[in-house]
Amino acid sequence: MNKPTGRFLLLEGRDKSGKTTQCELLVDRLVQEGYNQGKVLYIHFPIRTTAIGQMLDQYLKGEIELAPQVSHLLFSANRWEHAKQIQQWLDEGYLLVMDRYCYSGEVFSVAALNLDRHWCHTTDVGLPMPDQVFYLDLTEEELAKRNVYAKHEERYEVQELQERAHQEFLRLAQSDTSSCSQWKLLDASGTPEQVHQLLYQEFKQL
Ligand code: Z5A
Ligand code: MG
Repeated sequence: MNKPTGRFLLLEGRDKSGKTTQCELLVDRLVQEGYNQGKVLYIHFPIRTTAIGQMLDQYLKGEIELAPQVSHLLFSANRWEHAKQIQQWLDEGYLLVMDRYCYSGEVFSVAALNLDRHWCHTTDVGLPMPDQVFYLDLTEEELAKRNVYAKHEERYEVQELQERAHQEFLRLAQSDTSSCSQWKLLDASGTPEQVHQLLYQEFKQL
């Protein structure tokens, strides 16, 4: 008997572009529809519950400082500590809907910490990789209309940095040859329901 193979979808995008909202809308709808016998999982990196995740949480909240290389390695280690479980879910036939992953790792370490892109990339080589990446494409002006920045809750929630990260993501979307992942830019400027319809249609076409 053939081993079942799951699918791995990833949503990436600048801060507050609606990734979590869209992942949750998609997962809820698919589960309601009984898609894949309900074998659909939502996963959000960084996973802040492990010892490494707790350090990342403190780092993002500005409670501790880390050398740039250390913070990059910890984000990567946070993925590696879950890699076996992710692969197991894929082998069991789950659809994984992921909210940030290695591309956030590379982009933020380059855009925020000025680390070498190639070095950042190599720490994630060998992880289970997504089949499809959806990038929620949203300009700074469109995001500003939502007024979701005002709080500055975490370290990277700074407009200038987010714009650099956005440009890095677009560069990656056009030049990702590192894996079998396909990238698709999704217009994320509509209402949550409008963006959901776009994502759902794209998903159905896969
Ligand atoms: N980071 C890193 O450096 N290296 C790594 O390897 C990884 C991450 C994995 C925390 O990530 C930080 O970690 C992140 C990158 C870094 N810092 N930055 N940037 P996180 O995923 O935990 O961050 P978060 O606090 O959850 O923010 P977010 O994920 O960026 O937000 P979002 O998920 O894209 O947006 P949302 O929560 O769905 O929506 C934000 C708000 O907008 C909310 O009030 C919604 O109701 C509203 N919203 C959503 N959609 C819409 C639409 N369509 N219209 C109007 N309003 C909307
Ligand atoms: Mg989120």
